[in-house]
Amino acid sequence: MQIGIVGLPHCGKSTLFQTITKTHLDTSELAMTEAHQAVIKVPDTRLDKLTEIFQPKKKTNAAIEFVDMIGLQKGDSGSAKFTGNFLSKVKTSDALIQVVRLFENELIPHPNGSINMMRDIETFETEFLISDLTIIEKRIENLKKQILKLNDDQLRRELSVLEKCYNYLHEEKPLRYVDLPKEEMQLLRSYQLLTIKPMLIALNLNESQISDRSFGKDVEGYMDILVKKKIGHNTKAVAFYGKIEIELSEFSDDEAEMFMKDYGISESALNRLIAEAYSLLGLQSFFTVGEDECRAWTIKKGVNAQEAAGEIHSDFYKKFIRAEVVHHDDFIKYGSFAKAKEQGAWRLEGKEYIVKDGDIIAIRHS
Ligand SMILES: Nc1nc2c(ncn2[C@@H]2O[C@H](COP(=O)(O)OP(=O)(O)O)[C@@H](O)[C@H]2O)c(=O)[nH]1
Ligand SMILES: [Mg+2]
Repeated sequence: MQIGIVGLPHCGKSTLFQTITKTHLDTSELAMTEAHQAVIKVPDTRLDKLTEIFQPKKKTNAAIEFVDMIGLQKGDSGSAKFTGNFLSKVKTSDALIQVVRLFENELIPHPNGSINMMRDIETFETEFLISDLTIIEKRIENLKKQILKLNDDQLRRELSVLEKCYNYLHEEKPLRYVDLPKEEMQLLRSYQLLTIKPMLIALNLNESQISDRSFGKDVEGYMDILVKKKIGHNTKAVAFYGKIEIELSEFSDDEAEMFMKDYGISESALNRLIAEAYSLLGLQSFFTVGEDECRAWTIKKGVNAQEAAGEIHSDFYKKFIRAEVVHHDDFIKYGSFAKAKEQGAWRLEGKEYIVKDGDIIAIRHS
């Protein structure tokens, strides 16, 4: 899974990227022309627990790739404009994090001259809408010509889906707000549209006014505005203090915990971002355990046991017989597979079993 970090210049994209990927970019890299990417391990206390118990040779966390996107340029007209390089990178992301600047910093002026959350969000959305409209318009034109020649039903279906999307975009509705049926989503996939991607809005708060436990209050105010403006489906928001997160990432775990307590921050931005990204994308984890390896796997919600087996190995999909399943919480509660079995918490499930977040699974195969 890949998540692209986007936003206006100097909003804190690279700052967020550095804190979540724990990489250090030097100043020459910050003025970069290339996107940075890094794979991070998804922190998971459940996996940590299992690793303590099984003492495996190897522990493997689920992984997400983050990309620090660049290439948004301010045009002479004052509007934002995307470069081709930026667009091609963004198109491959599964979801986007849009960083919105709320911090003041006189040394680094905001590109639009002032702090204004809704204006910045809308600037970005507009560019995305225009980019999608351009792609769809072109395709509609081509399809109409083809249909005249071929009179093909499949093409006609595609045309009707695209016309529907065109109308939404024309009403300035991002496509992620619209609940499109699975087949239509499938059909649209090849266009790599931007407004269809789940979006996490990451508010980079102003730390200069931070006081004891002010984090919660700051966030509430902004969230209220976002809710009133009706940010729609497949859109969520989180808030963080870019400056403080950078400092936190240099602390030891104990120091960081004390520091966060002082400001009423209950969890690091990384953990909250990942949790929100998972829920936006409809993702969840299951575990495999043993002496060799304890591992977290990422799957979509609603995936069945056979599909989950295929995630581990394609052979497991084909040769699937049964899945041994016990939920992580039950395993911890009873302390062993044997005890869990006694209590009826350990089960043999068929291929149609819908895997739950936190299931520990062993695949029986032929
Ligand atoms: N005061 C303050 N400065 C920040 C914050 N986040 C980023 N900056 C600074 O703003 C500048 C631009 O940040 P950067 O992450 O490079 O923005 P990008 O252009 O979106 O990648 C850098 O000098 C950062 O140190 C923040 O939360 N507070
Ligand atoms: Mg940057």
